[in-house]
Order: sequence, then structure tokens, then C-alpha cells
Amino acid sequence: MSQFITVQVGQCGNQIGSAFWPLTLHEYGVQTTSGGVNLLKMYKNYSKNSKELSDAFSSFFYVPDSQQHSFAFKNVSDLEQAKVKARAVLVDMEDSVVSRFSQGPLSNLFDRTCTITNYPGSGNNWAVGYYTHGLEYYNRLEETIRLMVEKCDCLHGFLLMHSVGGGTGSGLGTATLKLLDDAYPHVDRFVSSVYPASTQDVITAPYNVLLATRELIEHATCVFPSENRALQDMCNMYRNGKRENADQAKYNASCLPFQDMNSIIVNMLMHLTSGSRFSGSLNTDMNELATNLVAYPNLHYIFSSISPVALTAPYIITTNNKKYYDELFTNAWSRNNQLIKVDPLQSRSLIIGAAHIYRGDASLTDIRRNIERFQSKAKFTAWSKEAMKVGLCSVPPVGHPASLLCLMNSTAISYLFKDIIHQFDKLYKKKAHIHHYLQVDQFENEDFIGSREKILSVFDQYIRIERQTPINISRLELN
Ligand SMILES: Nc1nc2c(ncn2[C@@H]2O[C@H](COP(=O)(O)OP(=O)(O)OP(=O)(O)O)[C@@H](O)[C@H]2O)c(=O)[nH]1
Ligand SMILES: [Mg+2]
Repeated sequence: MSQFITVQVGQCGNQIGSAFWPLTLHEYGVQTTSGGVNLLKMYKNYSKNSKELSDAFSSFFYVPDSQQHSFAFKNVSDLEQAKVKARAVLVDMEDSVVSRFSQGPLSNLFDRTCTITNYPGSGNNWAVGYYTHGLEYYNRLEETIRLMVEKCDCLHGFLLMHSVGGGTGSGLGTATLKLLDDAYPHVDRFVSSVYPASTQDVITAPYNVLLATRELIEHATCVFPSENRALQDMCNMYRNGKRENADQAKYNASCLPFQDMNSIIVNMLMHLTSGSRFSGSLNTDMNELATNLVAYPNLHYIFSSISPVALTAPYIITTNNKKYYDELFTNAWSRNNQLIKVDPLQSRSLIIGAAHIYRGDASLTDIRRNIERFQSKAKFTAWSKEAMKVGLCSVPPVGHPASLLCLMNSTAISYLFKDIIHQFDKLYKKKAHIHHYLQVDQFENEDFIGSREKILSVFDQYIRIERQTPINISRLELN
């Protein structure tokens, strides 16, 4: 099984991480409680197939000082004794979120040498994150990542988690991404990027988003964007399985501002990597996904939607009802289940590449019927209609009999790029706040201009694809 190194940067990246690791452990049957972790359940779940679990576990975890890359679980009495560590690098230029890890049930999961923090952050300024901290911490980041890479015998990819609205995740996060591209050009770089809600909580977010997006276009293998507005809508819709009124939704949002939203992102990442971690009858590895979904180098922003939407507390459904499986597909294509608010199934959008990752038991007939339904619903480019990647992973997600992740590389994502430019122009036209950026060593106005041009050129590429009409060749001319 292939291995991943996660790199979580900034407040958002580390808060996603704090939801990611308990669920990852949970997927292997390890429960985290306030008192610590409980491996007992894992033994019960996997006693029949401990070899598979052991292989799968090494995708995200390792045992320090061990020559073995897989685990002999029968000898493990608890996580602490096994000294199992996460293949994770934790970075924040402000230490409050990362320091919380050292108190909770995950306290021994992270190697302390893989934590890079400072004080007091990057002040919501991409330039401070990218240039000031990026240069100051370059050697430390490079060394920490190198040591983590050396602990892998089958490194498959990096999984970067961050937001693009602030300073650290956005600036230092993309500086780290560039470092990964320079140092490990042949290792895939998958990025989960959180885009701010349109009612922005960071006034300089339009600048940070634009500057970070350029780097993501230039250095990522695939970006899986999520939008806080879409995540909020999903939470409001699915919390407790029913719609809430506006007051209730506001109250819930003030209690748990990001917990449920992050849990949606984490579930998406679990499904995304499931084929690389567990076996299945039609398994899809992450590198196959990239090959199938990315037709042109810069066009690698991948739309995602999931079904069911599993919020923080997993619940158990026991159903053998076939309709349940069909509904999984229908819901995954619904606008309510999208991690980003664009519309890939509208009549103008064209799909350049698509994939469905199914977890759980299903018959190939059921899958084929649903894929045909999808092909009749969506519009594709002239070359992409038959190229539907399907992944079947036999291990279902925690608390559900099955799940579906729908991934699309669609021209509809051009709306995101259009909005980034629009939001940037509004602020930049007035030259508001730009002095904070221009006073940072190495930052130049050209960073703004070049980023805008890059994003505009990607936008144009999508529009050109939309306008391409199939060429009819009536006959072949041999001479
Ligand atoms: N979905 C989600 N969004 C978050 C979370 N934390 C912050 N955000 C959003 O991320 C943006 C701000 O980025 P942060 O991650 O807080 O900033 P940072 O990377 O720590 O950078 P600085 O604090 O400026 O150094 C805002 O749009 C927030 O709404 C989180 O846990 N989940
Ligand atoms: Mg911060």
C-alpha cells in the first residue's frame, strides 16, 4: 500500500488535521476518547484480516526506529506502547492550535520534531507567510520533510491541508508546496484548499486568495477546493438530518464554528485516499485519479461532492435496500452535497474528466446503471465521455454501509477563478491595504499583476474548452 505524508499549515490546516487524525484512526478501528485511544475494538474488527489492516495502517502511520514498515498488530497493546506516529508535518506561525494537540488524546501521535511553530502568525498577509516565514523556515521545513520522506518505503504523495484566506496557510502553505515541487518533483502533491465564504472574515482575503491560487496552479498535482459557504450550507441542511431555521443555524454556527465543516472535508479526504489504503475489486490509486482527471497541466482544480454527508457523530444505517445505493449517486450529484458552489451539471459546463469512488458492497450492475445515468445527465468534451474512472473500495466508511465521492474536472470551475479576479479587482482598484504587502521584503506589485494574469489565463483556457465544438470529418482524404 502506498504512503502519504500530510502537511497541515496554519490555523485552518491544523484544525482540519485535528478532525482528520481521529477519523483516520477510527477507520482502522482505533477509538480516540478523552482518556486516550482504545485499540481493543480494532483487534476485534480486523482480527480476521490483520495483514490488510497492517498494510493499510502504514499509509498514514509509522513506528519510529523500526526497520519494518508494516505492523504486527498482535503485539500491540496500546498506541502509546507501539509508539505509532502519524506521517505528519504540523506548521503554524502561531502556536495555539498546534499546542492543543499536545494535551488531547492524540498527544503522542505526532513526532515533536515535525512541529514547526512561531508567534504571532502571519497577520492575514500572504506576503509575510510566503516570503518572510517562507525564507526563514525554508531549511527547517526542507529538513523536517526530508526526515519524514526517509521513513517511507513507498511514498505516494503529499497531502497538504490549508486555507487560502489568511496569511500562514495561504502564504507559507504555498511556499511549502513550491518546496515540495522543487525537492520531490516526481511525488504527487494533493492539496485540500479552503476558500473563504463570500462574507469574508478576513479583509485582505481577496489578495491572499489570488496570490495563493497562482501558486496552487503552478505547483500542485491536484487541488480539491472547498468553500466555507458551501460547507456552511451543507451543515445547516444536514445537521441532525433536518433543515434548521436561520436562528438555529446561527446559534449552531457560533457553538462549533468549524467542527462540522471540517468533518465534511475530512470525509472527502478519507474517501479520496481509500483506494490507496484499502483493497477493493476495482481499486483506484491516487496517481490513477490524477492521470484520468487532469487533461492539461494547469487545469487541475477538481470539484468534489460526497454522499452521505457524515457530520461529526457517525450514525449507523443498516439497510440492504437497493434504492439506498441509487440514492447515494443521486445525492452525490445534487447541489446540496457539493464542497464548492459551482454547477458542473448545468448545460454550458463541460466535463473534462470524472471519477466516482464507491466504498462498501455494491454489485457492478448497480454501479454501471448509475454511471450510465450520470453520462446521460452531464455534458462532456468530445474526448472525455467514455473516460469515467470508477473506484470500488471494499472497506466502507465509519458508521455507514457505503459512501460515494464524485470528482469532476469541469469547466464550471472557471466561476471560481472569475470570482477570485472580481474580488481582487474590487479591493485593488482602490489600492486598499496594499502597503502591508509592498513593505514585505521581496514582495513586489508584480506578484499581484502576475497572479491575476495567471488566473485569467486559466479562466480563458476553460472558456476555450467550452467553446470547442466537435469537428466532423466527413471523409478521410488519403492524398
Ligand atoms: N473550513 C474552515 N475554515 C477555517 C478554519 N479556520 C479558519 N478558517 C478560514 O480560513 C481563513 C483564515 O485562515 P486561517 O487558517 O485562520 O489563517 P492562518 O493560515 O492561520 O494565517 P494567519 O492567522 O493570518 O497567520 C478564513 O477564511 C477562515 O474562515 C477551519 O478550521 N475550517
Ligand atoms: Mg493563524
